[in-house]
Amino acid sequence: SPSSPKHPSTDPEKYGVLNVTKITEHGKKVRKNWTSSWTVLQGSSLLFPKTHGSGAAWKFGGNQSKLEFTVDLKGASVDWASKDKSSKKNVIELKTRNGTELLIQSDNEMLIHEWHDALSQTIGNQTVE
Ligand code: I3S
Repeated sequence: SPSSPKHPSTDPEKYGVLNVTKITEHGKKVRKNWTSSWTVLQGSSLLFPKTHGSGAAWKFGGNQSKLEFTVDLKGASVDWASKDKSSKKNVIELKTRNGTELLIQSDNEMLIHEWHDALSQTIGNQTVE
């Protein structure tokens, strides 16, 4: 039908610019490096595409962006970060099954709540094998 999406399996659920840092990698603490990054929620993955210039996130998958890193949300957990994790407000803590911990932040409270809801929903909908 004319109203159905052209690429239902590849259209992102959500995308936008968020502040992101890893705090743990493979269970080991790593130094924080807060970066403003395009963030794409697509299926059960959270993608941080490396874009060439601004505003290219919707071309993700095409030649306008190069994959920077992907977080597998299967078996991950999401929660609001406790105060000891960051002095910033509106911080989401995301823990993956392979021992990566990320902090995701925005000063925009409404936006960060939308991301919290979207991530929780994605993770909640997972079937862990
Ligand atoms: O958890 P930390 O170590 O207090 O995190 C802060 C540091 O990473 C700091 O960088 P350097 O210590 O490398 O200069 C950052 O500038 C801060 O943003 C980090 O803390 P917040 O509370 O913003 O997550």
